[in-house]
Amino acid sequence: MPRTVLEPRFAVEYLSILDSDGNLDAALEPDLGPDTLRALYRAMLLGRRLDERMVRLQRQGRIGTFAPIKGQEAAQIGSVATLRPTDWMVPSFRETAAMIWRGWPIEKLLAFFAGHAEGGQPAPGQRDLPITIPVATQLPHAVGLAYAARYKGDDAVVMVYFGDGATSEGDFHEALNFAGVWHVPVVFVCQNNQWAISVPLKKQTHSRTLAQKALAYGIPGIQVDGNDVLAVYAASREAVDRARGGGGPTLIECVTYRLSMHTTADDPTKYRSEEEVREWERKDPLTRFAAYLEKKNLLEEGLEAQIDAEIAAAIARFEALGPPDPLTIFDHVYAERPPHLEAQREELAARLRRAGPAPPPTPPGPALPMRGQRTTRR
Ligand SMILES: Cc1ncc(C[n+]2csc(CCOP(=O)(O)OP(=O)(O)O)c2C)c(N)n1
Repeated sequence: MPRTVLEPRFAVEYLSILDSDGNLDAALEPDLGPDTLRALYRAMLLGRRLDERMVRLQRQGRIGTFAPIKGQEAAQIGSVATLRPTDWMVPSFRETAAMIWRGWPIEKLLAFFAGHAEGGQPAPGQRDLPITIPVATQLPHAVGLAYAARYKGDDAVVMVYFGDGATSEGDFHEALNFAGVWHVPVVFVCQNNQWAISVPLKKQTHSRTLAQKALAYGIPGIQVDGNDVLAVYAASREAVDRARGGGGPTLIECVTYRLSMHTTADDPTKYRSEEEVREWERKDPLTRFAAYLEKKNLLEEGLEAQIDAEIAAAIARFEALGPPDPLTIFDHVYAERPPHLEAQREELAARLRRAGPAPPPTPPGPALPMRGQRTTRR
């Protein structure tokens, strides 16, 4: 018997609408009104300015470790903006901009990164999951949510975020497999930012794209220019509408770049070159979108100052909370605390009693950029 071709149809598309030189493919331009375009840009700029401010807050000891989003604003805002409030958003640990779009108050996120457990709790009725640190574990949760939504006759769509490194985890493959088999309304948004801490994409996979991994599970996969908010929006709109209409899951690979450090505990100059970073800075998602809006006369004057004031007011509200209680570190993991943790908790409580009340925080000095950190001025 001759060999026969069973599947000649596999194709992975790449979508770009507004490229880094400002070229626009008008035939693919999504039909977005001025208010939506302005809202997208505002959210991206807020994401950028807050991110830079948070790095300084961390350097000053006012918040703890966090994962900066700089460079990934279009990937997050272009996708999350296609959801309804009644849809579900499932973040990993690098989705500050997407979370703010979903209504998380800035001071609440700051509280989370300062150690207040309440900072990580979605508001009652808010259809978001909390930040997930264990890589890729949120993917099966998202599929479960989508399965439950469909079971209940709810038309909600679930959007779940993860990085390129997460695609090497078993959870990623299990989630895509279940999503395909159950045909549930979930949109997988992979922010391929080229690095998983110090592991480059070429050591993560031998596949030409991450999008093509969807094909093995019988679901569509598309690669988009993740620094092009219009392309991310268009691909996400299509995937969300398909999911809501009963057409099943989609994997969207947003090709982007982490311009800053992995977390504030990382020094990227140890493992990647200045030239590489500079090359991606030329593809900055905000620069090209600002130029696009300028041509349409939609760029608001004074927006940056307005955003900075909003951030400053949120920081003041956050700092009014005071320091978190260190003993809360023992809460929430176990319903009944095991004896060894009970003993550790008692020991810490005794030490805190001996140490007396915490001294007032020292006033922050001038914020100097650290190695691996760049600040944006526009
Ligand atoms: C299961 C698990 N293994 C290892 C880690 C440590 N870790 C935190 S982030 C990270 C890299 C994740 O890379 P990627 O999925 O590309 O996302 P990115 O950080 O680039 O957004 C690793 C290995 C973890 N948090 N969870």
